[in-house]
Amino acid sequence: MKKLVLLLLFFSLATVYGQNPAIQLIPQPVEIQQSDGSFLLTKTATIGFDNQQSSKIAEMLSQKLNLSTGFSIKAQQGNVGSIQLNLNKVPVALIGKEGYTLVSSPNGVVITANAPAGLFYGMQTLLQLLPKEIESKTAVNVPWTIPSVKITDYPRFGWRGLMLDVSRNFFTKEEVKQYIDQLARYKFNTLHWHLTDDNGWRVEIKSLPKLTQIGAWRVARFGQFGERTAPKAGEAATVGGFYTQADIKEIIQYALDRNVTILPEIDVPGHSMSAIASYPELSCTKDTSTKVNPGSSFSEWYDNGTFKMKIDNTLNPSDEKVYVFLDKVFTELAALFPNPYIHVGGDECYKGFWTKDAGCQALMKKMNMTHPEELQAYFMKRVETILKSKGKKLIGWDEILEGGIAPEATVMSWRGIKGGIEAAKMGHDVVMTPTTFAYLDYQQGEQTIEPLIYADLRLSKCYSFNPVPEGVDSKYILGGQGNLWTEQVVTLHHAEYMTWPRGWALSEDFWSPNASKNWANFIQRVEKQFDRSDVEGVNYSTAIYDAIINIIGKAGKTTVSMDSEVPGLDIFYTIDGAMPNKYTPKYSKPVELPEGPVTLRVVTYRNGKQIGHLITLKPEELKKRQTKD
Ligand code: TNX
Repeated sequence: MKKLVLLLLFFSLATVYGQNPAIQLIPQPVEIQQSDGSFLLTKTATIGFDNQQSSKIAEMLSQKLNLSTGFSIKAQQGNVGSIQLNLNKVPVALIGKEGYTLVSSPNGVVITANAPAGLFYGMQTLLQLLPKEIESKTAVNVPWTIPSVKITDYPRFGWRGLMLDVSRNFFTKEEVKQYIDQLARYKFNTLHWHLTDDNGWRVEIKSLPKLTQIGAWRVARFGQFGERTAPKAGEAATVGGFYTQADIKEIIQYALDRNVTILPEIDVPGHSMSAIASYPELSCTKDTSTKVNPGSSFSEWYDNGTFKMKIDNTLNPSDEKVYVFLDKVFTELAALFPNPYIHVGGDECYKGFWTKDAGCQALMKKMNMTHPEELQAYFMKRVETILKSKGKKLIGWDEILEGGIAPEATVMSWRGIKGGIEAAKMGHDVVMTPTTFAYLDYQQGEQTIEPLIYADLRLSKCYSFNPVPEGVDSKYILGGQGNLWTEQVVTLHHAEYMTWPRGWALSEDFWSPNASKNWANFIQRVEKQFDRSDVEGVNYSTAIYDAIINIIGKAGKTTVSMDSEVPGLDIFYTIDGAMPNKYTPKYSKPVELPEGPVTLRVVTYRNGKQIGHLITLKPEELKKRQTKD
């Protein structure tokens, strides 16, 4: 009897954690029970909705289903749909504003929620329950079965974000919509839109036309960001673009229809070269030759984490004209964006030009300031007052803690989680977006084959992210966010490559209960999402299949250990100059390299087929990677 109970328990747990091969959802729902049978979606299916508020979602579902099935399934108000979308008359507290229940049986599917947002997420789950061909943009003929399940699902955090930097590289309106589409499917609800930086001002401000006439355009350059040649005198600025206010309204509505709110960011007082190129009088140096930066070198970074700007990219905090400027910008922005917050940056602000400026010195003296950090704090407090007068709340990068945080500010912790911990302990709200777990611009696999950038972050690390650090009151942690900076990302395809699958890991970090997270199980689901993305035509990285190579140098001996993020791959290697494949040595334990200029080549296989990229580490690279112990 005891054994039977245990066996039953095992099987029910197996279902809870999505072990059933037919059900592979991301993010993992809070609770899922599977039963026998399935619903077959046919051309006679209908979509019903019990409340007019749900009509848009029902319509969206009908369009999506009809595209890939070739059916003409209609959405109608009423109670008799084979796929029925219902709103609770009395809200169910457990599932909150964004949760839902989904019950499917051989008779059909019922999704129930307190609000349309929950129905939207129930619809996303339903689509993932259908065969992958549902992602096709042309009609396909497969049995459209939906397994019988009972799902109760709701998010762990209310802020589940991705940030897209459209300054370093401009993405068109259509591309931004595609990105929104993709993130909404994994139940992200916030797009943080990094609209301004040194490399381009992307939002039309009608009262300040030069911001987009001048600030949105830079000279054409290729190559590694930070190493490109500076603009030449008289050279035409032809690369860039911006969103008109009409474009912005359209994108905001597109996002809202997908339960995504857009958080606009105007990055000040640093990172402002595009604004200064347009209005040089806003800086201390007032250099009228300032150009929008095309990715040439304009800063120097030192080992202790400090830096120097070679070109002034900071607004002058002591000049009243700057606050008049910001008032105009935030007036128009506040009128455009329904999000209660405006992000005002605050990161990496170099104070070197401030300390040399007579106006800044006079202000410091007048305000009894002893340190230039206090100038930034003064600036941010002024900005907070402006935002408040427009009915908006201030959010900024964790540097806004330095020199004294504005009274009601929310902090985005990016330099690790320490800024977030500090802010939460002071009673400020926090969004966790640390480089250590959430930087989507970092390399996701072997350095020598991934597109070049200065740091790395593997999928498994993203997946291990818990936005609530120990000892912090979780009520201050609004949620988390992944950030895609685009210095090195110049196409939407590449943005997709950097975002997925790491964005899937983050979606689960932000949505699913922490206790249900399970790497081995997640990886299986990731592989299913790869198949779905293939049908959909969305790019992703397969770096998880590449070997992880660790070099240990000890007393003149070099030892190599190898591993892979996906469990169970076969790793083959050579040190004799040959190409590795299933006929060359298979890795089983650390390999000691012979003396001399060895080249290590590694490749991974699964079920007799190559699955990972070839990695070649030349003698110089092996030497560079040797550690002391
Ligand atoms: C730091 S994160 C920045 C960005 C860069 C990013 C590159 C932050 C607030 N500032 O300006 O794009 O590093 O990884």
